Amino acid sequence: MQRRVIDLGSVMDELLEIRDLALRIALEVAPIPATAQPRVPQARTMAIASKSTDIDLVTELDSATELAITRLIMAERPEDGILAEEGSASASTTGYTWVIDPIDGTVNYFFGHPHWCICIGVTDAEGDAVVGVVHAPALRETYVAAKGHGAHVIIDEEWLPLTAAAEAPLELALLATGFSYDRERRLDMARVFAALVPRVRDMRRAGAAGLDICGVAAGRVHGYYERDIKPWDVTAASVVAREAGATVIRTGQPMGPNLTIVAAPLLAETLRAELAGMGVVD
Ligand code: LIP
Repeated sequence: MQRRVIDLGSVMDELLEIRDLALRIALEVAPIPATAQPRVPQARTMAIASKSTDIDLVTELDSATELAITRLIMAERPEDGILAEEGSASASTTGYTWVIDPIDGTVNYFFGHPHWCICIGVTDAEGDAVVGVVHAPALRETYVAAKGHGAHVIIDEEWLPLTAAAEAPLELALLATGFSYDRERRLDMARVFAALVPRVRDMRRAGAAGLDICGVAAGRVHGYYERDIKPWDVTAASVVAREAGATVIRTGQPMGPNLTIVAAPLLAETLRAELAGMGVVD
């Protein structure tokens, strides 16, 4: 059998090149949604449509931003694959696939909240997330990571290294979560939320998975759990979280019922056991 010798050094260097390309693309396209977001909804003129349910929104800016991102990727790396929330897709012949959420936190974006972000992640031939850029224009923060190269947040052009939140007992943990667009599924999520909230320090529901997960990497929350988030919500931020030292648990089906947990190792396992005890495994 032909042994494939992998020069790890060149792979690591290529991941840095891909990371820097993803960062450049995120910064280049950011003005498209950022300049179009009215901070007071009365000024809003953008076209919207609903997707899976009446509360699952897509705006014309989601689509325009995704188109701009995919065009810039294809110009530089035409053989890579694409998987994006608003439908852009192409097969990879290099093993790398770009997994894109052009506006993560669309409902926040539409109603004028600053808590939304552009998520550009990359997976390798094994499907592992190896590069992540989460850019939050309205917050003026950009999270970047490449496998084996650590995680940083860029604020005012300064690269600050990230170390994930330390371990915390459940009763002192500040947790982030979110809810599905499926009203039936949301009912069960509310049951879990109600059971957990009296037992932890507090809960945050900020509305953008990418920023929630980066919040663990930055130590702003101890942990995050959510069900049914899609690959484009989690891929980029999961690299940031892992490179900052957090554990990322993802069970279930990537595009179906699933459960994502991000926290320091012991808290992640505690959360997994607590959720399983409530019948939540995906
Ligand atoms: C959102 C996630 C959020 C979740 C929302 C929605 P979108 O992604 O970032 O964590 O609670 O239901 O899935 O739809 O704004 O890209």
